[in-house]
Amino acid sequence: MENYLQDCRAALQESRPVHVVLGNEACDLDSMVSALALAFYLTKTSETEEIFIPVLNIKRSELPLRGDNVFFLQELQIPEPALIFRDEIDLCALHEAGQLNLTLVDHHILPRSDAALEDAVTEVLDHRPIEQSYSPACHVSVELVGSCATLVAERILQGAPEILSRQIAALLQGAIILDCVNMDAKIGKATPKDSKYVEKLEALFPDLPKRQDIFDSLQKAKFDISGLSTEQMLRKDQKTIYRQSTKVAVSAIYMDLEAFLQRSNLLTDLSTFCHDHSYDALVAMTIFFNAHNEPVRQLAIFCPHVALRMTICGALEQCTSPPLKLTPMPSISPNLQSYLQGNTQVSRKKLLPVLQEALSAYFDSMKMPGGQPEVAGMSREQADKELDGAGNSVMSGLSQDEEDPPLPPTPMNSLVDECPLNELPKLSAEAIFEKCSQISLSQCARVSPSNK
Ligand SMILES: *[C@@H]1O[C@H](CO)[C@@H](O)[C@H](O)[C@H]1NC(C)=O
Ligand SMILES: [Mn+2]
Repeated sequence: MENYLQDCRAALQESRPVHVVLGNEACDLDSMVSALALAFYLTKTSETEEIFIPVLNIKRSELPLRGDNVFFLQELQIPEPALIFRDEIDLCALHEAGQLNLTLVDHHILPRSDAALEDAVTEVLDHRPIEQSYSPACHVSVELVGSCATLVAERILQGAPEILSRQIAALLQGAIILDCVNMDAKIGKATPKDSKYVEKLEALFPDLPKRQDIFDSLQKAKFDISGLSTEQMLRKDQKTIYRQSTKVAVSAIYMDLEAFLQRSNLLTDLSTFCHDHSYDALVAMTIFFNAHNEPVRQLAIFCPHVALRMTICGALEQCTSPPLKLTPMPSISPNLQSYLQGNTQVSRKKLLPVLQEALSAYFDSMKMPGGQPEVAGMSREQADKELDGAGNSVMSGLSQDEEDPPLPPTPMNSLVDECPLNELPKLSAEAIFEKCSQISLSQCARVSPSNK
């Protein structure tokens, strides 16, 4: 795989025609593995000189936020520097120069920002529901299985099983097991085809890791935030709400708030985070499981503007639908208020409308005579859009496959997403935790980050 990836890099230097295999913008493990394995297979079996290049559809700097991907690459000895990320290849320029063919894996809708690439798409391989009447010019294979990696495994095992190395088999096995929740029939993500191909891979390579082991390691790595900077922790699972020029980041963090607040340089990091991304306030909800496997939620509100902070805290304290049952926690700074959230049923998702309302109230009060707010300039608005796009892709990175309800209907005869991405319902890591705890709280304790 490493030599192959080096050939890919060399091909990019030579500005020869390339065929890019592109995963989705979340760049979850399934997308990464599907792109790597399919591109490798296509290159090895191509009858022409065509080179197929796997591209991870995120910036290189975003990779550390995907702990499961980082862990798996290390485990299988695929060096990160060898990979090609979306910010390292100019797909539009290649396409304009007539040098690009594109295969989409693990998604079938291009974001609007990639609309220009639509004509370059020659094939789609996905495992998500698609409109019945959908009929683009290119070849589309969509099958509703638990993991796109299953479809790649099938393609390889039917087409050229001899190219399958242990490393590629392990990549596919891990992605399938993670997406299919360890092939657990009760959870119901695995289809018979997913099971069939995991079994085939394991039969071919009997020394592949045990399913439970690989599942536990990947889950743990996915939620392990210990190696992240404070900024990365805040961005890993973040949403943004705003009302005109006032913008609030709402982050979910999977650790004990007391430990989070003890991080070195925390207050400086929070200020820098807000400053760099033009947030007026930050609301962090921490979630973890205590020694009795009970979920604990805490809230921290960081905001140097007194009036805005008081508005947000007031709205949270007084909220009755749902009541949050907040108990103030010791303060580490006048700019930061924290609480234990007695009502653990209230997820961040349920908190968002409450915060949105608080923001509107704050904004309306500013509009009172004599209190005209500063009107947001154009450049600020544009910056907002860019940042929110980025925030969304980070946030969805954990679990894009878990979308519930499913994606809106695909626009007919087009691979381009016509609806704003940020209106799509996305399931966050937090929601996985919640789903998990509904199934079995004790099972979930195993996947929750340890709180040492
Ligand atoms: C794209 O694929 C078509 C069909 O296989 C081929 O004829 C064409 O040369 C390819 N273009 C590039 C830029 O690789
Ligand atoms: Mn997938």
